[in-house]
Amino acid sequence: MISVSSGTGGTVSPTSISVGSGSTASFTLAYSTGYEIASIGGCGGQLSGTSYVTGPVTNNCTVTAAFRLKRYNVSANASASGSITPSTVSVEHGGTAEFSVIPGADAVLAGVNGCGGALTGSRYTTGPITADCSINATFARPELLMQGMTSPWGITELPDGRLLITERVGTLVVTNVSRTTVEARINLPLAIGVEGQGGLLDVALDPDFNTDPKIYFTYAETGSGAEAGLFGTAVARARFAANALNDFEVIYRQAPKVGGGAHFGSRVVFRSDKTMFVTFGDRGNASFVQNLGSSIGKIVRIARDGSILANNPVIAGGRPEIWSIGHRNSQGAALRPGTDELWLNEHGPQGGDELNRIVAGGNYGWPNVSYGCNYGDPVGTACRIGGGVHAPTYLEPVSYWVPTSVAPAGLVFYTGSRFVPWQGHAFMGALAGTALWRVELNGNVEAARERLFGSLGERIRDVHQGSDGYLYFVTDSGKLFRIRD
Ligand SMILES: [Ca+2]
Repeated sequence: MISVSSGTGGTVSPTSISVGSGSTASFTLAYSTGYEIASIGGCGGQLSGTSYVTGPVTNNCTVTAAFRLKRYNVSANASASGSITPSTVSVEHGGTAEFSVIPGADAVLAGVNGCGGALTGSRYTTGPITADCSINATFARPELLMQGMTSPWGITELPDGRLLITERVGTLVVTNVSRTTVEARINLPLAIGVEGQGGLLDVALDPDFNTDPKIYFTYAETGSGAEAGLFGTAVARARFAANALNDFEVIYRQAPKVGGGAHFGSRVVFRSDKTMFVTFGDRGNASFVQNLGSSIGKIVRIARDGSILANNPVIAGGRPEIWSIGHRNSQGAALRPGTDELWLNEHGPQGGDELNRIVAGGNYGWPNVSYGCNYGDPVGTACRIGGGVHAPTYLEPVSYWVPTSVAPAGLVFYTGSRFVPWQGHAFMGALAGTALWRVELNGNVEAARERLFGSLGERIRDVHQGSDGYLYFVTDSGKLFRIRD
């Protein structure tokens, strides 16, 4: 007689068997979910897979089996700017593990994922573990690459990795490939009005730069003749070769030119069809913004030679280049990844800064409505211009900042691989708000937003995603930072 003794977590069957002297017997093991064999022995047998076969039996004997919960390895990895501890935990089937997630100095946590977990404060707790798994914690910290520029305003990148950075005083910086020094500084022979907020502004590469190396600029243009002393944002392009710019052409001019140095916009964003959006501020003359005969307070879409397109949204009585209206001062604009949909941020007055999703022919309300208040009014909800709410007459912002303006500038949607938790999120600088803002979206709705790197105390003017997958930004104090993982 061979009998079986086994604990919980599995079965050995049959539970007893009679065999003739000198014969062997075979038993089959079965495991409860999450269990494995801990030990089995007796009757001179051997385990093979789920079969236990005894040796030749000459006496009564017992097969003894014990089962145990399986154990799994949960490993944790962190990017260099922070830590996650412990690095490995052994967990029984169905159990959970806890990890401590600590950003390094000046760093923030971009996100933690893996093993079905959730973050509470600095504790990351996994879901029930039923297999080996790993956790990734991604941190981000700013790294100062360069300083000493004069009011850098716009950033773009050459195909070889060098950055082009405009300086508002009218020069274009070409960095070295490692983005740590000024390789060249080029004076632009344009009628640049360095007045108030004006000067040389944005920079963008031609979509066909590799075969036709043109670079586009926006700037505050000084008027002449009847417009002497007045300014308007203009768009020019030039050919770039050997760290020099030639063949300048002014391809578009905001109209009319007006006095003062406020609210020039302006960002250039190329669409997949190689036409461009340009954002134009209200120039501190809000009365022009709802006037369809001007390009003040508008987004325009033009061909890259400046010519007017036939397929813009038809706004009755409006200039044919107009794409949308009712904008106060947009210093950040980008396409939503994978689309030709323009998103932009714009400055409100006292509060009321906006992140907007632009639809063709849309009216974004300025100066008739804003979540902000006129200068001099007490800050609060009662003084919101036009009551604040845009709908149904005007398009609501996706996000807005009250009661204090952050003064947004620069905008990118992150698509790189360095900060996987941030993919699809919008990043914008803030001037008065001295920070980088991260806006997480759920469809076209804000899911969360976060103020980052405020401890730098820097006015962030433009944000760029590098070809290396890192984020870069420039500050009014003349610095270039890279966000490292
Ligand atoms: Ca608005």
